[in-house]
Amino acid sequence: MPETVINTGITSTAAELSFDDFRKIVINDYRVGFESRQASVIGRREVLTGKAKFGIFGDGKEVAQLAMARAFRKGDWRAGYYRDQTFMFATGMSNLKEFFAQLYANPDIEKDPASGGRQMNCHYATRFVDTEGNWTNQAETMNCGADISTTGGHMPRLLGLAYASKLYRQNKELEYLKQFSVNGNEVAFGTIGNGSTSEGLFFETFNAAGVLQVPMAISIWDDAYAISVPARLQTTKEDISEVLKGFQRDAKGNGYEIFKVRGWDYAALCETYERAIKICREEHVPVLIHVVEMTQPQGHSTSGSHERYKSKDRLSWEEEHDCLLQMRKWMIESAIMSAEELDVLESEAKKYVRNCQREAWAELETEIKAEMAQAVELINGVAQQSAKRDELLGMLSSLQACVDPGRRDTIACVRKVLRLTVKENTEARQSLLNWLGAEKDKNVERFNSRLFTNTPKSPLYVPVVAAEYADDAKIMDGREVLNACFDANFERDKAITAFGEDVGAIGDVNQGFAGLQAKYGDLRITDTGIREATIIGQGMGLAMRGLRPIAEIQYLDYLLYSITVLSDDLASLSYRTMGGQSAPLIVRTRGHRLEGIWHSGSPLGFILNALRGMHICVPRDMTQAAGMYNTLLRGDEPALVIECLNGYRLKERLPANVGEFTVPLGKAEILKEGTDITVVSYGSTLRIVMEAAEELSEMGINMEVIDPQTLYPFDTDNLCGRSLQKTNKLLVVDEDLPGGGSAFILQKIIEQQNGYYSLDAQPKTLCGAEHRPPYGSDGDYFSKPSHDDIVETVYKIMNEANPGKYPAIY
Ligand SMILES: Cc1ncc(C[n+]2csc(CCOP(=O)(O)OP(=O)(O)O)c2C)c(N)n1
Ligand SMILES: [Mg+2]
Repeated sequence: MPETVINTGITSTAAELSFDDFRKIVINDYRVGFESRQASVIGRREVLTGKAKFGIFGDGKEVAQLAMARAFRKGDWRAGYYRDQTFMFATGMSNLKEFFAQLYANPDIEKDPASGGRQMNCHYATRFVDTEGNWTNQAETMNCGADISTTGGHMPRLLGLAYASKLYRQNKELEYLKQFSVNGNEVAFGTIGNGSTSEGLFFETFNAAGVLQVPMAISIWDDAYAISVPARLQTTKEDISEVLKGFQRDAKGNGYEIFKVRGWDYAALCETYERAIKICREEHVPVLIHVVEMTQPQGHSTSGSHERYKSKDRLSWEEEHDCLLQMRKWMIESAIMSAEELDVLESEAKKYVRNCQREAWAELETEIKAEMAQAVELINGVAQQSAKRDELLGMLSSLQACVDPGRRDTIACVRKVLRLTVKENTEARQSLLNWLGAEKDKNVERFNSRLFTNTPKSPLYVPVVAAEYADDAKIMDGREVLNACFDANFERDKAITAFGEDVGAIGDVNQGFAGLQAKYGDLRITDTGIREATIIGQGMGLAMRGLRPIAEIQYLDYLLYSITVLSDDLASLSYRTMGGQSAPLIVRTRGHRLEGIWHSGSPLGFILNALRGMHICVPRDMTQAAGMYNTLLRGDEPALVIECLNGYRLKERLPANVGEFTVPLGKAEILKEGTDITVVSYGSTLRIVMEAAEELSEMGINMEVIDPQTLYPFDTDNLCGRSLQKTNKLLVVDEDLPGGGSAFILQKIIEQQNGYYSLDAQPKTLCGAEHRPPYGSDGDYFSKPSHDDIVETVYKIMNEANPGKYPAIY
């Protein structure tokens, strides 16, 4: 079998090639395409025979991807979806063995470097961070952001990957970051299915890239269907590039270059990609390549058959227009290869793919069977010393009879054996217990690890530097403290950039960035359109390419408009690549109480649930916020910082080291020591809690007040749990709905920190009302925890504990 030639990233125009060179390229392309098709065919079979759970493949999309790969160079990026295996093989960013390893969910990161078996098949990623937190030289590699299954969800990230090239080209201060860019020459290639262009994220991204003029090349793989739903029900005029024509650049202004080409016409595809990518790369103009007349030889996925919803005519049209069939025909007509030669190539390719598949399966199976053999021996030992010998031996033979066993089969059997022999304290049982313990650690690493990259550069390990104050420290508005912090950081690190709605010219709606655009330029402090999802995507792409973005969401309530990107893409990035990719994006926003339904939000419950994989910081004032930014900007993991909307004009002292001091993540702080009750609160409610503490103290109640400062991680030193050992009573106060952020805090304290064992009274939460907060001061009073509410709730807990000393108020 001749070696497959991998795209080296050097393109040459057809005109410069001899016929022989040209012929070689075409033959190699066809081989890669054909192997890819075989992978799809065998992959589907593996699912249908039960070796893999689910399969989705790139059959019918091969030829366009060969052409796209020809235009793809070192330094470039891909953000695509599950149809792109051919492109990945053609560029060498993946291979057939890895393809099958992922299909079989092999959790060995060496075998499936994209996801360590965590993602469905055909979800690609290249690894650019190692366990020490060192980044590869991305300018020297071909790069692929980790795919997600949600169709269209990757579009905002694509924008950011392209936007990084713009910053690298236009901001000369970034020239020192050579490992990420060569003068911004890198193109960000996106792929998306025709149906998924109906998603809002597609349109938001499309418009933003036109405005920003970034080197983004979107390919739409148009097979006229989205599972069963035809183009007629998806797209106006059934033709997305026709609809998008208004984005074409012209005398009236900047925009796109738009191309349309058939998915089975190899020569036209190669020519189109060469032209389109040249414009995109050299001029930094976004391009759209609408690839039509694509097919699905095997239907959408292994979940169903397309014969159910496609007409006979359509199915026979698809058969005839199969891109590989058409390419084969063209190769014969162009005297590149004869039919007989192609037959030989194809039969060799089939054997080669089969071998890759078998090897990938054997690699996983060998490991699993070796583990099973160890367990079998140990269980056998337990059985020999057990009163339940026969039952255990019966279980053993069922385990050994498993067809294609998984790790779960072995572990489940071991656990059952341990349950059955719970009263038998034998040596053999102890050995089995020890074995299970060791396997447990390995399985945690395989299946549960790297929610964060956890490298030595994690913000959790940033040295703690205390805030220092001169005797005559200036007292100023909180927003000015923040402003000074940002100023110092922008001065220190040229890779930091901030953007969002109204962030640039006016320095954000609360003036945190005031004056900084004038000082550092509009490439570093930048206004954006109203487009929260792509603001996050913009930041994510920049962060993946070595920059240090602060993406601003104007109010916490608008975070919802970006939540898909935050949750599906950013927060899961490290986990879904097993720590192979990282996007240390800092999302800045402001929330908690102010005025009205959409400017008073404090939905921490949903944030904590949706954003596991990000640090969640809830500073009580702007000084603490500044310290958190100082920490995060020196670490390498993503975070959300929620500033207090009503705190910008409150007076704070300016630390002398405002750009240097750090607030550590996960470190709670006791704001007031007390002995009677522990009150845990965060953000805007803390100030009211502290005021309530004064009145309560006059009533003879000595509260301890704890600010966890960050909700994720939460109080890693168990300050709350330890406080309960002293006070034996707990109240959690926040502005979220009942059962939201406060429930999270309760679970941490009561269960994780063992607070339950210290309680003398029922633990309580005091939260906002179960609706959005109404407008106005009365609205606030009647729907968010007030001073009166806090005083009376604490008092009531004391009353329940000691009614004699604290008689009921009502
Ligand atoms: C956000 C989201 N909605 C729905 C789905 C379920 N889904 C998976 S693939 C698919 C069809 C996509 O069609 P298209 O974009 O045309 O791509 P194709 O599969 O045809 O290449 C749908 C609806 C999903 N994965 N993500
Ligand atoms: Mg489609």
